[in-house]
Amino acid sequence: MLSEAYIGLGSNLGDSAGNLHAAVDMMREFAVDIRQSPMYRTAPQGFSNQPPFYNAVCCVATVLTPYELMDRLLQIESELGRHRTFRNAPRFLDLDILLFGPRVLNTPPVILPHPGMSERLFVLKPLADIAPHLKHPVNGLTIAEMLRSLPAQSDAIEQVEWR
Ligand code: PH2
Ligand code: MG
Ligand code: MG
Repeated sequence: MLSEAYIGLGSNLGDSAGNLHAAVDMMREFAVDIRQSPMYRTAPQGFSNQPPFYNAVCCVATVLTPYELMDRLLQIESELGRHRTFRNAPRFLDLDILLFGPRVLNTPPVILPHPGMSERLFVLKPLADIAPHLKHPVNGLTIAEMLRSLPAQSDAIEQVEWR
């Protein structure tokens, strides 16, 4: 059975746009019907003293379980050069499962929906581009509604070309 998963992509080291592109290509090994959001350059949220991020979201259909999908995403992260240092450190590539169908799971490291997504412009903006009417399975709001409820941060995000 195919499940629909939304994956957040981020990078702020090396060729960030290239890393996001390469990551999507590598997902084709275990996912079909991949839809990509526009790519954005975004101001770092949280730990702010680091380079700007490139962020995007993609929607995939996969036969994998959330745990298997997470393993495959971690493999892609390490193949594309991520070394884990400290939490929220600059990274070549970060791939987070945001939503996995309507699944709600609290089995770390797999926590669904992704606990940070509600506050994150760099997630909600690209997600709203491809799935504005999708409902968050816990709070019942659509992605467009969640995006509208964020404080205005007009200078924090700028669309760039996929390349
Ligand atoms: N990821 C984080 C912390 N802060 N800020 C932006 N703009 N983009 C990210 O992907 C990001 C972040 C932790 O994963
Ligand atoms: Mg992350
Ligand atoms: Mg991550």
